[in-house]
Amino acid sequence: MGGSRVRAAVLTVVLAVAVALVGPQAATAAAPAVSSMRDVVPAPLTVKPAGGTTFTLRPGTPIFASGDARDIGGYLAGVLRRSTGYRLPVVSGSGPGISLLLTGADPSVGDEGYRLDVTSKAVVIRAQRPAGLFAGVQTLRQLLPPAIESAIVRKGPWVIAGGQIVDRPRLAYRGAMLDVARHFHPVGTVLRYIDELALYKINHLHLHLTDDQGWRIAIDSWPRLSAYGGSTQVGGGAGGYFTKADYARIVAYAKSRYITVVPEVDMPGHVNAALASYAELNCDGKAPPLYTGIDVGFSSLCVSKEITYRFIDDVVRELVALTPGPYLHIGGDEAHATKPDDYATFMDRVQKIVAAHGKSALAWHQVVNATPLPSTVGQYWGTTRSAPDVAAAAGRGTKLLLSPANKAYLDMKYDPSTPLGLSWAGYVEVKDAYDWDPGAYLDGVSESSVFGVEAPLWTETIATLADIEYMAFPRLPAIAELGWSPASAHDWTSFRARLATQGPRWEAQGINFYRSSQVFP
Ligand code: NGO
Repeated sequence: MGGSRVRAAVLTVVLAVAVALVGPQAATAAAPAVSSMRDVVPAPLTVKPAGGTTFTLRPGTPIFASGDARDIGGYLAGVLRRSTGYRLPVVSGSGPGISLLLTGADPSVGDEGYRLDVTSKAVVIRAQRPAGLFAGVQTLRQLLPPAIESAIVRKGPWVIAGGQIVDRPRLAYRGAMLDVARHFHPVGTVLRYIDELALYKINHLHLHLTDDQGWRIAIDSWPRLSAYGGSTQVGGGAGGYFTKADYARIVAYAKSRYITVVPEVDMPGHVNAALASYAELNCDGKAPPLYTGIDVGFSSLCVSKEITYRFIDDVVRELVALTPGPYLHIGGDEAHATKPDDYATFMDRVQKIVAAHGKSALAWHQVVNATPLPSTVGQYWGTTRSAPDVAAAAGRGTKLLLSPANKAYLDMKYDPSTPLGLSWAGYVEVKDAYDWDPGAYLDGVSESSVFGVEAPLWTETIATLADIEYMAFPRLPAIAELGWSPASAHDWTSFRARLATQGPRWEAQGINFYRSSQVFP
């Protein structure tokens, strides 16, 4: 009884809010649920709702998109047709409907920003570059009712609240990392994750392609790496690897979602799969067995052998040919089986190999123990705000990508009862993931040294797509917001309320998210 009274009270409030939002006319005719412009994740730079104005999607609503906007128009139509069942023709020209324009945006929105105007007649997204239009399209999805994300046709009406959003990212690099080495994750899983990253304006996918337990990318000049080195995984399962065609498909799909793939080959440690595949890569010439446990720090390439660098040059050359983006990740973490001097010698030489092939190196932050090239970006994965060596390198010009493990690691358990994940960096609830400022996180490192943020998902315990989703949602959107939204928008109470409105969207998409009591009480 008490419950029904509460429900009645909640209903009254919801109706009152609906009236306030959509105006009295719409409210008398069975008020459609209108998503608020203020609920977008990541929070846009500026939001100006136009109270009372709404735009309604109809079966014949045209999507105007030409030239470089055409593909994005097709993508938007694809998303909207699934759930509305509407025709939504993608056409050239202009008029009442949805317009995607590469003209008329203020230059201040930059390459990835956009302006979105919703009136009763039209939805217009303007950007300087296609990436900005794509970001605007992600915002538009969130302005529609959650059922818009359904894979099957649902009943409308499909109403969008009127107003204006002007938006652009805070940081250039907003990334997610997926470890396909500890457990192999097939192409379909990676493509789905790419679509999920795109929802939150993530623009880089870092693939951790090699580790002790598996080598997951075909290298023609060293075929046993994948054929043998990819033949198992943590726990002893069958493993697997990406052929070059598989990998090219991932890269192309990511590109269509304005996401750049950053491949990682971890060196000089985390290389047991390579050492097991080729005896000549070992200092003693003997190949160790394949490894299916979860220890770290026990393997090393042989720094003193020339064949090591021929091997790396071949791998880098073949990977570069598959990599349109500027970065190649060379690992460099937990090289406990490599002597410190050897580590520096090795990392310096490998950075030069990457540069010789025309790319910049990304590396875990231990690269500061070598001599980072000016183009090398260090990825901070420590658990403290004080990291003097890293801050000193930043002072000398090294740019940093921030993935503090006790904040940004998606493989940490939420709390002691989380069935998946690790806890070496602590438990990371949604609020922990959100409550830090990348621009002012590391002592002595200013925002100008911060290249971006990345949420890594290591997969020692993560075997399936459902596992990936459970760990990524809702923390991935938290890290995405830190990278995209202005520092002035940072507010847990607001974020948590906006995040809660994403839940029904994840349900509509079948995303297996963690129902954190911090967000969904
Ligand atoms: C560490 C380690 C990885 C583990 C991960 C698990 C880095 C950069 N190296 O992070 O090998 O998989 O923790 O959380």
